[in-house]
Amino acid sequence: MRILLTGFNEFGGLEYNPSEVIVKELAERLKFSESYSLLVEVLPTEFYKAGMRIRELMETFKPDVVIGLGVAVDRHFIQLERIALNLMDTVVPDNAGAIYAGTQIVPDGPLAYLATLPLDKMRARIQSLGLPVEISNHAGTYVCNNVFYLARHETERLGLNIRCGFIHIPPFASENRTTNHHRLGLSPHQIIKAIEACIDVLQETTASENRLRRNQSN
Ligand code: PCA
Repeated sequence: MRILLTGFNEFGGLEYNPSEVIVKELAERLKFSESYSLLVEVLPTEFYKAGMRIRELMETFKPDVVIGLGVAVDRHFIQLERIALNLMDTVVPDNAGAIYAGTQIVPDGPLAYLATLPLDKMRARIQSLGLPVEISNHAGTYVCNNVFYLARHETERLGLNIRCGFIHIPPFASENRTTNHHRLGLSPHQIIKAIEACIDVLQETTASENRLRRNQSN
């Protein structure tokens, strides 16, 4: 199984982006895995560049699974995103200074795409670790949603039968100690466990689908 896992660099006054820390740590932890090959990349928090790059990576790496990670600073749960919207709408400029108001990502593209990750199974597995997780119906209208939408658009455009989705993570708990929100957030270790659990679920799902396919063709 070939997995493309992306994070983002810092934006909007954040000192660092937890998603960057998490994907780099996962690249280290999983680099010797025999079951899958993992490609990790930190995308710029820029609508245009991140959108170009995710498509390039999909074309060259040919992943079976695409998981985008980004931080949602006001959320307390790991959020498995269900829907990518064909919309850029923000008052906060991206790192290139771009602002969009009610603009379509792909003119004439579908209004929305559903994630093709096994969200229910992933949620159940993360819950079984005692970590806060939910399925979210809204990935926002900023750069994360943009990458999620374009990755899904690419799978449709190329007719790829792959798993593709997006996960928002909360800020690190330690980061919040300086604010009034000291009870919010998760530790890097907890987030890593949750993402590893998602990868395990994907691997099991793919293995059982392959078994089914083999049985059907026999
Ligand atoms: N979060 C932002 C963009 C980069 C990131 O980590 C978002 O939710 O769109």
